Amino acid sequence: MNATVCLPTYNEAANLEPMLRALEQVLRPGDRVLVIDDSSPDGTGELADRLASELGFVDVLHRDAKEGLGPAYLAGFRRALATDTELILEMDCDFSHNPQDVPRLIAAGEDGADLVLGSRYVPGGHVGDWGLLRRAISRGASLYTALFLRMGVRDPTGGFKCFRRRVLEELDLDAITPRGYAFQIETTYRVKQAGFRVVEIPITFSDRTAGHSKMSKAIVLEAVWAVPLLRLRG
Ligand SMILES: Nc1nc2c(ncn2[C@@H]2O[C@H](COP(=O)(O)OP(=O)(O)OP(=O)(O)O)[C@@H](O)[C@H]2O)c(=O)[nH]1
Ligand SMILES: [Mg+2]
Repeated sequence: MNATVCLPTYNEAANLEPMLRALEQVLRPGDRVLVIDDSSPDGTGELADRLASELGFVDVLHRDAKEGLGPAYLAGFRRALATDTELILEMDCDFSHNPQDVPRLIAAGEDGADLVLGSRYVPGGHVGDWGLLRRAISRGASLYTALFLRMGVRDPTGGFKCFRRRVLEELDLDAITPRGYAFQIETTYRVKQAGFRVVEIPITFSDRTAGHSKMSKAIVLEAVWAVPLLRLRG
């Protein structure tokens, strides 16, 4: 099954080339990477174009403004669905998600999971080099989500995922509005609600070493209100 890795970037000039070279090592003929750049001021978009002309498996989607991860991914999903790709992956471009884990996500999708989640909080999963505060926020977000949504998912905020195309075809993408972590929670919630099979596989998550985090208070607060609202709306 052909796969497309959606790779959102905002100011990832230091990470993009090493990431694409690493993905080149693990992807198969026919697999593609779609870089989704929101007009990064550091030139990531231009770099992506240059690399795409060199590396045949890379496409670039340029967007006018930074709107957050959610809208960037939705634009990427729509673009990927317009091709014949069967598996659509989400992945950060900061090496928090290890490119070496991509084949395991793909294999789980090929094995029958409708949505595969790379999970830090199942046996065998780990979080490396995060401080106490980031660990607490992440764990707290998982517990908070479990309290309201009862999805049976251990790591609902993670952004290393693999969807079968039929899943994204069935979801009402226009109805998914969050920009940050809530986007990850809402997509998984809707997939579960639609009756699809969600499988978590262990990953090790590492803190970025280059570039800067785009996590913000606003992104955390969005999840605080969006999760209960999701439950209310059903
Ligand atoms: N296109 C696009 N990409 C974004 C945007 N915000 C973040 N990204 C990318 O999404 C990925 C994850 O963003 P990070 O800044 O690492 O945020 P995070 O992983 O939630 O936070 P940290 O764990 O602190 O790094 C990275 O590849 C970012 O470049 C955005 O508004 N638009
Ligand atoms: Mg990150």
